[in-house]
Amino acid sequence: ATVVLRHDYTAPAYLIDRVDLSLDLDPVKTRVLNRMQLRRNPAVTPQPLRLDGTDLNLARVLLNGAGCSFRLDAGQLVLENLPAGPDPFELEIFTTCCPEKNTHLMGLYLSQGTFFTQCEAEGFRRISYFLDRPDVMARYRVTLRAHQAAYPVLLSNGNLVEHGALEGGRHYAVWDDPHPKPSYLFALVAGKLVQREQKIISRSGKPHTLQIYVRAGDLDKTEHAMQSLMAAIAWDEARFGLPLDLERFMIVATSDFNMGAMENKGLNIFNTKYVLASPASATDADYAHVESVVAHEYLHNWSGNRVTCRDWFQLSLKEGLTVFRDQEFSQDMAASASARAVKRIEDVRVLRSSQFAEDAGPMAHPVRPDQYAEINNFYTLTVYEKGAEVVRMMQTLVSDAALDPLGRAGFARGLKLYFERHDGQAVTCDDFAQAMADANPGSALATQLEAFKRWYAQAGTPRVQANAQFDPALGQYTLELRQHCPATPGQPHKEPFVIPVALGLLAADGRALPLQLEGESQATGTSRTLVLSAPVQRFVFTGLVGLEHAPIPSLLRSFSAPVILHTELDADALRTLLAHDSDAFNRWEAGQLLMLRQMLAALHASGPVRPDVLDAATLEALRAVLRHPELDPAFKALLLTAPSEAYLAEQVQQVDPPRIHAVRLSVRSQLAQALHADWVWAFEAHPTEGAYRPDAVSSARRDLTGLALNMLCLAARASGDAVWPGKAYQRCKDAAHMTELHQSLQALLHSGHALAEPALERMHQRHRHDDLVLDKWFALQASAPDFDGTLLARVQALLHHPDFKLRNPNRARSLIGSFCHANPAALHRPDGAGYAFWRARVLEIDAFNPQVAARLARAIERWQPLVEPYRSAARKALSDVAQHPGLSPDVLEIVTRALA
Ligand code: B3K
Ligand code: ZN
Repeated sequence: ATVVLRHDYTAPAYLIDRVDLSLDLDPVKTRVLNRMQLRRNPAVTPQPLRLDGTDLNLARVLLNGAGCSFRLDAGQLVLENLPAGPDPFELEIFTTCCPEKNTHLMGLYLSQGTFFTQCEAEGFRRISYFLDRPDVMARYRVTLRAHQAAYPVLLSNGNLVEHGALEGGRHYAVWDDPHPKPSYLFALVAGKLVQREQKIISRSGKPHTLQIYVRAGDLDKTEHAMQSLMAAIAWDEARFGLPLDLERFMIVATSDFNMGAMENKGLNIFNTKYVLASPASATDADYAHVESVVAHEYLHNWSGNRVTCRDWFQLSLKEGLTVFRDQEFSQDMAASASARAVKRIEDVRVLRSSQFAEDAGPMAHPVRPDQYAEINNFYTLTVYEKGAEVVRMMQTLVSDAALDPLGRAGFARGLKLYFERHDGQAVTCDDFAQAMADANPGSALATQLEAFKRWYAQAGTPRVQANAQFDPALGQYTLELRQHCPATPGQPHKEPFVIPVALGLLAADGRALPLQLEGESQATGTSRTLVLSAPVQRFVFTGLVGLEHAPIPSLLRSFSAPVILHTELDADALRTLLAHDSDAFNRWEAGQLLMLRQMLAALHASGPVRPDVLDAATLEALRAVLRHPELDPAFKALLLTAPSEAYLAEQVQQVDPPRIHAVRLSVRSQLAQALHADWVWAFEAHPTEGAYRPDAVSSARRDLTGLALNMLCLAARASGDAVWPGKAYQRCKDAAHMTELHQSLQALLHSGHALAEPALERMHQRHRHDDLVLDKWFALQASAPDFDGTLLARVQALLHHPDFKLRNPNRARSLIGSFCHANPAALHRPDGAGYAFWRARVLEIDAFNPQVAARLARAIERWQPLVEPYRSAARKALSDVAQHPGLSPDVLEIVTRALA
């Protein structure tokens, strides 16, 4: 496969000013007439025009209205004899394509009889020949023609300027988009859809029409998405002064979609999973996802669409920034300080269990990658989530201790300058960082910008080691911070990173101590940010007189940098942080560390996993959290959830997935039994009855009740008690909403109770007409603990279930993806049958949808640290796939890197 290198970037030789696109939509043969106005790019030496195209049937090419010579070369349409000089010329290209046969779901395809498009990253070339690259921005006018009865709704980007009837039962619509855009933001939709409409007046007094299009019958599930959209619009204007620049903003939902959603200008296309929500069909987590994905795509309207990427290596320019923006939006929506902390903890959990794993494995790549074979493989956690952390660190590094301690004002200034400078342009990550620095001269970011930008260039997760010394006589606390980043593929040696370390110091009794660095005239508050930029740095805190014990450092508050922190804190210190830290994140982290250390000890011990992994002091500390009179119930639930199996696997050199599972199960059982009365209390003290509302306060209560029920059913597994499983089953039957049903069923499945079977049966009966609930039904089974080694057989049987549809990405992911990505102890079987299953599914799916297959292929990329017999068997499965003839470039790139 050909590899694209970041350093090979050259500006386009031609520019496209206008595109006039006419599509006669037909499932079997769609005719596309593309009339473009082009001109030579005066900045580039004259050369032939090479237009990208994939799977197109070319019928005609006209240059300024007359026939011309052209050739096809490796898929590209090449025109050599174009008029010299700067004058614009017109090309007319007539092609056809077959949407019905499009199973990749890239370009123009059909989903349940409706036409949809997906163009990012390189799908537009499946619709017409084009300069399909993000730095070519054109104004589009689009005419859609189709049968009126079959396709009553015709949508594209921008404003509807004309529509009407045609002969033969056909009709047409003309859309004009006033904003120049790259081809990846083009979209059309044509089919039978209904819509919810909302008129709004923006802050500046302008009217806008918001519309959400769905299939008939789904309209009652669009209210939450509409509320989320309105909230996102108001938020971007209030926090960053960025208004909606369109008269009409549309969201359309489809159940056949390769990813979550797509930010096409004015016409976002969404996976139904991130639009539709009703109490009966969606869980709290689903509601939260709808809110954040609707916001994410909307926020792209500025960060991505008004200013886009020069090339795909800069993807994090729009994705990291927009994830940061949607995270901030969700935090601001959460309102209370504790709900904000809960959101931050959830985001960090994803980052640490999944992105850190990516950064430690064969797919490790910088936030701004240097090369790719298939760009779709680089829509990764590193580009998105680590990219968001890089943006977050910039906010921290432009902060001003006195005036703007969080850096929000400085960051908003930087964003304003970025949009002023680059509106309408396709730019790079350097341009973004430069605007941030220029808007904040004198800030830590501005003074260390070049070194800071190593976060874009160097892969891998840096390790920070903290050591401290306390001199009680002098009242001096010396903190030494050391950083080191392990080698990653192609990057054996790393330069030091610029790492903001937010911290506080606590006295042994939990009091927050005033912070004064050597050389400062007075203490400034009890929390501040140090900047670690050398391999080793010492920070001396003074004025700490009268302390009997050394202060306890609370480091990396709110997870101020995406690093792995090692401290020498003992269990007493961790319990003090757990009980008293003013930083909620570190309070949670202290609880996680207490559990983690003992879990690692159990993992490394020889012999069977012991039932008493946690010591009494830890159990008491956790009990105190659970019973705490003031803490947020969602925070309690996060704190009392043991580190995940994926996170544990990252902490060890030798990974034994079933043993990791056994250790975690042992801890869960121990917590369930030792805190039994407390769980009963938690369950009863947080009633969840009454009408469902997705707000943070009531969902927090449900989080804790759900965990309590889970624990009580697990305790019943040991005691043989029938009451709690019975209650869980009853809740499955009478569930007032999906969160309750989902949690109760999970409690039964995760305790291996026989009542899970009839509960599953009922769920299927009741919800078999709802695709999104069926997805959950498959996912619940595929991710359940494999108590007796029969789960693989069950998953295999479910492949033949009448409701299983391999070609539907959501359904394939719900069964196969859940099993392979979310159930390590069931996938990694000593007999290798899990890998055989993985291999067969990857090959099967790759034959029709390489993107979905490539994602699945990543499930065993981290075979290297596995213990035997897993290691050899996983490698064998990977090389079997790699040797398969006719593999897509997508899957080939993943397995090749995994085996390298
Ligand atoms: N920009 C799209 C992702 C496109 C993925 C292409 N393989 C959705 C998003 O990040 O908002
Ligand atoms: Zn995005």
